[in-house]
Amino acid sequence: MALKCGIVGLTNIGKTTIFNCFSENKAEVTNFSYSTDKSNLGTVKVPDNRLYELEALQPTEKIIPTVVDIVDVPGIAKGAGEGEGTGNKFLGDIRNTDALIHVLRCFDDDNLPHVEGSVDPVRDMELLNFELQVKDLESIDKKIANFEKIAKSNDKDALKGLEVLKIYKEHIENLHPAHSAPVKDEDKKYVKDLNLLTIKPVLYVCNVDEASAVNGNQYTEAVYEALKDENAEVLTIAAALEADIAELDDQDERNEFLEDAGLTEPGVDKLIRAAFNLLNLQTFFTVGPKEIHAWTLKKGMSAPEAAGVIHSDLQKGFIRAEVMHFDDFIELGSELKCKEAGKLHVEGKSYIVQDGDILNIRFNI
Ligand SMILES: Nc1nc2c(ncn2[C@@H]2O[C@H](COP(=O)(O)OP(=O)(O)OP(=O)(O)O)[C@@H](O)[C@H]2O)c(=O)[nH]1
Ligand SMILES: [Mg+2]
Repeated sequence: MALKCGIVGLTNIGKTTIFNCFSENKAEVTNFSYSTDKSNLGTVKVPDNRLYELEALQPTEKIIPTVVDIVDVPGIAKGAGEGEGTGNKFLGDIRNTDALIHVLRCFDDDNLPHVEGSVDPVRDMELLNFELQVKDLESIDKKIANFEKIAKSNDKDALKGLEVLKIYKEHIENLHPAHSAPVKDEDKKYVKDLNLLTIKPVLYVCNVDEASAVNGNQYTEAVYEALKDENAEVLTIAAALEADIAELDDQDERNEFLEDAGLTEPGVDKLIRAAFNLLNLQTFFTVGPKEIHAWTLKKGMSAPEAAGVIHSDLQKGFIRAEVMHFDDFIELGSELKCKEAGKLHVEGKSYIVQDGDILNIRFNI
């Protein structure tokens, strides 16, 4: 299930620095503006402590975490949406993602000039969102022109499509993202093929200096204030510090660094989990002496679909799923104890898998 999350923002604000904290293929970090001309792609393990809690009860040969694909997109520049600037071609890379991590510079550094002349994360956020909106309006206008031709013959569907597209157009012209447009779910099909940039779910990341890692600063406050009506998730990360920590090979040393900064876990771990969530994904487990395996599932998927994530044969020959929830398994300590306590459920084809389910698929082919 190749779902991708894109890291976006203006140039020189720490996107690649963040990407390198969790990606094993390191990309170049420089303090030149627009230093890169291609996106970096990495497959990132989703940190999940539940795997180790399971291992404590069920010793195993290997642990396989679930993964998510992250794309580090080079800085987008003013004018990109209208085809100007270096960033324009990267809008295509953004289009190919399923959700966005929008990074904002919330740190001062006299040695690192800001492309817009000053540090102002709210302006930066609006600037980038504006470029995405300009591009979306272009797509919507084209489709409106198309539908107008068809609607001349009083085609009902084209008339309805026009009505919906005009709602999106007005909403975006008022500087709002397409994802918050007042459109019914069943009417969203009219823009589906456009793959709009501002229809993707967004997570904002405030990149702060080390001293602001725990409590933020005046810049992060401004971001929270600007987003208070948006129902958007915001995380604070000290990317330069996180990069230093990620460099350390020794786990004890890492923990010491984290503790000094007042953190209980790396901010980038939180970020990856948040990205996973943003993509509308969740995790189920298979547990045994050979491996403990975390698998990725779209929220709302059924037991046979989950079986299909493991192997298509398991979906084709699906009979039933034996399901324990992670919490019950940890509390009771074994499959047998779960069974005795009535916490091992036998589920059929219509069962909707929940995050943290431990599945044993019975199948026959
Ligand atoms: N002081 C400070 N510098 C940082 C921080 N994060 C990144 N930098 C520095 O900012 C510069 C640019 O970082 P990158 O991660 O390459 O920035 P980018 O957003 O990927 O830039 P583009 O790829 O050009 O869009 C580097 O010199 C980093 O060391 C931070 O949290 N604090
Ligand atoms: Mg970069």
